[in-house]
Amino acid sequence: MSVKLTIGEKEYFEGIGKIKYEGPKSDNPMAFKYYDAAKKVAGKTMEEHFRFAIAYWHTFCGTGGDPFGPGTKEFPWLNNSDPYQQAKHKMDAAFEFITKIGAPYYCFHDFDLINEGDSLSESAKRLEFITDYAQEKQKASGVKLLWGTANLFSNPRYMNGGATNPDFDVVAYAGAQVKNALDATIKLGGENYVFWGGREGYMSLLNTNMKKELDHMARFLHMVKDYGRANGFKGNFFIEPKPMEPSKHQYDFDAATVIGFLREYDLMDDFKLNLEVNHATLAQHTMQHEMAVAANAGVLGSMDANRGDYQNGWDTDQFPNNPYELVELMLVFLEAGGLQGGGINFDAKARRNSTDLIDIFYAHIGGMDAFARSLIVADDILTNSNYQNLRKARYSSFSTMDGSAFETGKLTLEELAAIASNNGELKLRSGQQELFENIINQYL
Ligand code: XUL
Ligand code: CO
Repeated sequence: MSVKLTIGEKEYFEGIGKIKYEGPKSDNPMAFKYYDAAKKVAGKTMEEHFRFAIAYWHTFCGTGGDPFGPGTKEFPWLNNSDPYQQAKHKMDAAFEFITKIGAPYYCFHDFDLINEGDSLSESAKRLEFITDYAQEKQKASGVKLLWGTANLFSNPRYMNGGATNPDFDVVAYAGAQVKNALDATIKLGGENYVFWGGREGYMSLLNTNMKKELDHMARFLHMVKDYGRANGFKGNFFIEPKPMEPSKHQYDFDAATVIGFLREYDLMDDFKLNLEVNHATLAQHTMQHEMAVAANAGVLGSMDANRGDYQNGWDTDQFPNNPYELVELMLVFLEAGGLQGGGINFDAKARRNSTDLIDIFYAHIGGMDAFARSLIVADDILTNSNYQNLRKARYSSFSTMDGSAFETGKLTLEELAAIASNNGELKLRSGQQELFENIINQYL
């Protein structure tokens, strides 16, 4: 099911063909060393495990601007003042890149595809135009839409939030925008729809009624879900947790918080999580922690792949490149049976000073290879090492009569106390953390 190379009127990445798998011995920087789409690992092809997606916003829109200076990257597809023409050129460049790198999916915010208009109706017209074109591009290439979303954080009208804005008229505007973005997602056969609430939160609790805002967010999500289901959307709705940035405090803080919210407001049947590595670290967690929390609740839906920087406390969205850390992720990924409905979206950007178009290729080749290598190692660990047995052995006392009576709720606290009295003082049992850690290096 690999994608067919498509090039628009103009070739933007000239001299670059389809990126091929050449194996770990290859010196070719423009080839995969580990990502072999058709290779089977743990019963599925790599393509099926990962369902890699390209993030439209970072890869085709973001030119590297930061709070200290403007963009640095010359994206030739943006050189057009007519928003309709510009959007078409950008989409040509996008599908050329996506098919050359060989990713089966892409993801977008509504106004990544085409610039927002100056009225709701003009924006809707623009979206209609560009999604007609996207339908053609998807058909020609076989590339699919992993998820769509609405940008409810850039326009100044959302400075106090979208669904959680204290002004009802802004909430209504957000509703119209999400309706259009969900319609676009449905039209393009999108498999999922994402909510990331960058401004769904607060800057100061002094002027905020948190309970009211959370009730409003739940009401809004129910409305979107009901509308989607009534209009034939069968995919998942995902919430993407992040603790802060741009808001001081975001309501979708981390996986545990979101799961509590979904349970409280009766949304667990339709919503799962889209977890992002750098968001996990901002919440003072590891990504594998977030994945395990989601998997335990049956809502490990999708992943935004990137990494932060250990010296910085913000969302740097760098490409993943650390095999040791990724093996830790892939262990949880494989043990959870993979993602439910989602895929691995590179919500990552080449650095501001990586200004050549070819850098976009290096970045994605590196990210895909890092995941592929880690998947192979994690599978090797799970099939050939003592890892699972060692972990199981730590809990073996729960397989004894008393331990299993405890697990199944057959012991009272008095009985538990009596067992302790009979045992007397206990011998320490090592957690053997270093032994576990060494297994990863041994298999890398
Ligand atoms: C921001 C972020 C978003 C979401 C989609 O930190 O991750 O790009 O993935 O809105
Ligand atoms: Co993201």
